[in-house]
Amino acid sequence: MKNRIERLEALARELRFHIVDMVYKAQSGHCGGSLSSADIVTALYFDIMNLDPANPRWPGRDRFVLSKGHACPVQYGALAMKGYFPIQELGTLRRLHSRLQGHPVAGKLPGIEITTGSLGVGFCEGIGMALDAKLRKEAWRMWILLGDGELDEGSVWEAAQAGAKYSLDTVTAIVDRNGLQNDGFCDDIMPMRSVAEKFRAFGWNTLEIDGHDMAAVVAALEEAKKIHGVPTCIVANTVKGKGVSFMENKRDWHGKPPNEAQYAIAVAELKAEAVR
Ligand SMILES: Cc1ncc(C[n+]2csc(CCOP(=O)(O)OP(=O)(O)O)c2C)c(N)n1
Ligand SMILES: [Mg+2]
Repeated sequence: MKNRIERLEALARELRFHIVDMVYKAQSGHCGGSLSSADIVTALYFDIMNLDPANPRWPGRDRFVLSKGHACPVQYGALAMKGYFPIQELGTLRRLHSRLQGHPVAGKLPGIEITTGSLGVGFCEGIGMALDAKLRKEAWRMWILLGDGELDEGSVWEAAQAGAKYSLDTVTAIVDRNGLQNDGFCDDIMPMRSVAEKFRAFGWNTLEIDGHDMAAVVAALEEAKKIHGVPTCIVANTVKGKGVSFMENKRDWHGKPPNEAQYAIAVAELKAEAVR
């Protein structure tokens, strides 16, 4: 278990570097919500999900939906590290005609299941896809990553009710509970109170973890696989901008690229972290 967790921690550090590097090169994009979810996405891609990068459309694959589509640097980085496309292509983020658009586009890049970016949409589509799979008696699992600001979308709660009604136990929703959204702190904009209690009231199994504790992340994702009859929501308490000191818990770093001096500091911090 120790080796397994240490390997994932090292991969998450590498992923954080790619996030900052691609947003710096693009001079556009979302660092904060990508960095907060880097540990969760690493655990999913490198340990939990049943995938074959050489055969991205294999029907039996697990599906991952980045419902908070603006955080696509975290998914693009993981896909490249997994071998879905060359690492160098990360340098084309947000360029005209690039396969790496500012929000994920299905059919453009291998590994992207659904076009997302309009908050709430990915979760609804993910629930619909899982219902379709259940009706067809397919066994693959659906993993959906949502932001906590995204939960302000009413459609999320309609889909949550449907997930419980249809007993979609192949679905795991992970809420990146970083406490911030585009315009400020979630508690100021629309207080959500307990996300876990809300999902529980909607009929879901719920777990709450520290989203930067890799052992806890892996344990929760494993636990979700064992639950029968109801979908699971994992509330992952995280820090927006995690890993780069000046980005941490700062509203400013939701969707802003680092300049040259900031990039140098960020890379130095991420490298120092890698040595530790
Ligand atoms: C329907 C919709 N409304 C508004 C936006 C603009 N927007 C982009 S990101 C964001 C905040 C999202 O916050 P959160 O879900 O908490 O993401 P994270 O903190 O993980 O970056 C908003 C309002 C959008 N993408 N979609
Ligand atoms: Mg947030």
